[in-house]
Amino acid sequence: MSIPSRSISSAPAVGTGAPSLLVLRDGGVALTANQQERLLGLVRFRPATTAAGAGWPEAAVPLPSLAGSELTEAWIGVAPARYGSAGTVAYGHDGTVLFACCQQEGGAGELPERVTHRSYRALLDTAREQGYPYLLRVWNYFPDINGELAGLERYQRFSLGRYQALEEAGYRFGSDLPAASAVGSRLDQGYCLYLLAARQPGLQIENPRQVSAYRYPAQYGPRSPSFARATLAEFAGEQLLFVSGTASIAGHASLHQGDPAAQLAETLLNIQTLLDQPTLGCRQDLATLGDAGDFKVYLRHAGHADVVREKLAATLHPESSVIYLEGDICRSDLLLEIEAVIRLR
Ligand code: 3EB
Repeated sequence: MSIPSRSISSAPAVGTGAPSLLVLRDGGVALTANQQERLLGLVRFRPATTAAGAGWPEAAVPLPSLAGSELTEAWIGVAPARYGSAGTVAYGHDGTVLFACCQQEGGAGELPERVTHRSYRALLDTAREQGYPYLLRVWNYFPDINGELAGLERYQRFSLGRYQALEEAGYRFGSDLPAASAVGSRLDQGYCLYLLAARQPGLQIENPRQVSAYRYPAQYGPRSPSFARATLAEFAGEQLLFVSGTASIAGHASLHQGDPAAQLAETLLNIQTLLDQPTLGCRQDLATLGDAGDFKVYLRHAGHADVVREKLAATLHPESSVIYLEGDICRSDLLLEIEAVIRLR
């Protein structure tokens, strides 16, 4: 197996008890043989659909990276991985965690709630059939997220389809929801959804500064967005915190319209507040996480990259990994959103 990207920005210890995320950038080294053996799946951030890889699943996220080069994430498991596919879903799993992705056309004339429902059903069926019913983390990318269709925003239609699929499958909204991100693409490449699921349940975490998304009032859509603010997963004594896409929202209201620096500050306060939750037992803050933190910043306007980079550098530890992608945040008044994967110590 060979992986075309070559450098590793944050290499975890080999033989760690938890799955790990490697960010691969152009111009470095390949995965080690040991890492390749445990490769669950790849996520490629580039504005072109990927041909099916050599066995392992590959999610092609239709958002450009602001680095100007192709970025790839590799999810590495804890034991040798096995691969399979079922219809539109491709997956890799290692006995502890499952990576699965689903690409759908989003066919002409089909409503977003239908495409979303179909994608979730396919992903949930696969996860359950393979023995990984517990959702830890879901990433959702689809075109024209702020556009309106027959009187309802596409994001709200997406939320409808997701809600229905999760409810039908029996997930409980206060305890079983995954962390998530939902970001709009400007490329007409259909729906790209991927997830991590486990054999053991994670812990759903909510944020005291924010109304839980699954309890948002009806002004944000006929069905609330079904996601947790974070999930905490434990693997052989090691803990991974999956922080959902987090934005400048307090209570349920968007704050600081038109001001990227203020939205960033509010967003970071939201993430720090999550980290401070006593249930996490986390003694870290954003400034001290170091290489235990992998961050992903979604920017609506590439032109905001400089101000965001500068302010983020003043808050995060220099060894934390940060990647920047250009995409539309699900509320039109939001300019940015930040997600993270954090190894808790
Ligand atoms: C928010 O907090 C901002 O619908 O899956 C962030 C992360 C947001 C995930 C989703 C939406 C989602 O409501 C938007």
